[in-house]
Amino acid sequence: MYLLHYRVDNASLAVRITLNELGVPYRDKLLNREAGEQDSAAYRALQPLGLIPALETPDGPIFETAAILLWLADRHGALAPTPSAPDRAAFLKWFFFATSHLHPAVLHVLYPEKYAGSPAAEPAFVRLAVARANLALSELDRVAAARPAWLSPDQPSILGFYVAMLLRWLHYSKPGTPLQIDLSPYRALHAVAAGLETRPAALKAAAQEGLGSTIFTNPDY
Ligand SMILES: N[C@@H](CCC(=O)N[C@@H](CS)C(=O)NCC(=O)O)C(=O)O
Repeated sequence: MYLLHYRVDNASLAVRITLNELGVPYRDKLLNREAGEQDSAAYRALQPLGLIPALETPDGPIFETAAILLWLADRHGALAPTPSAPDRAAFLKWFFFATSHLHPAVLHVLYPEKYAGSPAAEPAFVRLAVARANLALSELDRVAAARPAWLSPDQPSILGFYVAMLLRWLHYSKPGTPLQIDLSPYRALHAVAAGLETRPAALKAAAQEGLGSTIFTNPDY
């Protein structure tokens, strides 16, 4: 039995969808930020920086979204090429690319106040983050256009769910401000998101977190 520590619409969403898709039993525990639960000694013992998500497993707690997703895929032999599969190398390369380049760039675009260092530094910081996010999206879109099984609208994969969740977040902008990134050029990634959001696992996660039915392509904030 796994225990997912989550907050609604945080990176725990990709883990939840993956758990649903695998059909494995799990419980979840909502972290109450207002009560400071992320900073509690108990949670810091699971995730030293107090970030979401963390997954408790029979092998001990795991943190870092990508590590959790890959561990689940390997443990259950689904949603990613297996270690001996010929396409494992290509998959791993782009999975790590998404987690190293796209995920942080998206966080920097959306939450510059957390990362830029000072309000004065924010405009330049956001410009750079937008450029980094667009570069990563262009590369991943090129990869998705070739429709590999591990980044496809028709076949669920941990990379597909991870990237689709990041696309979801890019539909968010602070009230009264425009979207920072125009997603329309990334047609292959849009197709992946559109295909995967119709899967029962994604719809179930959407219902569990109250996120509406088009969670990746037309999120309702
Ligand atoms: N690299 C980490 C990033 C985790 C992360 O930044 N999580 C966000 C939520 S999506 C968080 O916990 N934010 C709360 C905060 O920054 O205090 C991962 O992939 O697990």
